[in-house]
Amino acid sequence: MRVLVFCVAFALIGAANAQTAEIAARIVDDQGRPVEDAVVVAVPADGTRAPVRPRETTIDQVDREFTPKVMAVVVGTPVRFPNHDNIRHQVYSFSPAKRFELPLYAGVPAEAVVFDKPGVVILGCNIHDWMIGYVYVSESPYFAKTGKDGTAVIADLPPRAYTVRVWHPQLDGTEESTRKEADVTRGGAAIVAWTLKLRAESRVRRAPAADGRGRY
Ligand SMILES: [Cu+2]
Repeated sequence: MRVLVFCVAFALIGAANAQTAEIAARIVDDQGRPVEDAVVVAVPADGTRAPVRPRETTIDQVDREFTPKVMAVVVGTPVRFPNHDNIRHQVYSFSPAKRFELPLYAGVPAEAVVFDKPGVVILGCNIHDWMIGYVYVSESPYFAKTGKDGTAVIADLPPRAYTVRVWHPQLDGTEESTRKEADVTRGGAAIVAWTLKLRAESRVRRAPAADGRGRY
């Protein structure tokens, strides 16, 4: 028993001393405005495959919009698409990383959709043309999404060198072209900044006003 107590205490001290690192991202567009909903992904530079632990999550449908509009998940994550509207939706994707279609439904569909391949999955609804959402499926478990202020922090990283890149629905150019290095081998924080060129949004972002002019 005494040995067990000693072992537990030792493990706790070890955990408290374990050094972690973080990468803070700061993203603006070419007008200097903060970029929201950008996904920042860190991949170990030496090619080490980090362990992934997918946990089920949800993308709601509220007021005939996907909420959140952009979600980043690690590969293998099951996602439920509950419908909180009082009309039915028919969620689908034609994206190569995940083709699926949920039959017209209200409430919570019985099955979660498992995003099992890395890539960008564009969501749509067969009933409401303007509904668009994005699931960024990451092969690395280290990622974060920028808020309104254009910043994101990837916390609790094992100290090592990383390659960091950014994806955004309106990114003009390839995700690959955004690659930067961030070396946090000694722990602590690294700040990585990007100025991104974004395309104009090609689809209507908001649902039509609720005065009956919408097509639904
Ligand atoms: Cu819909």
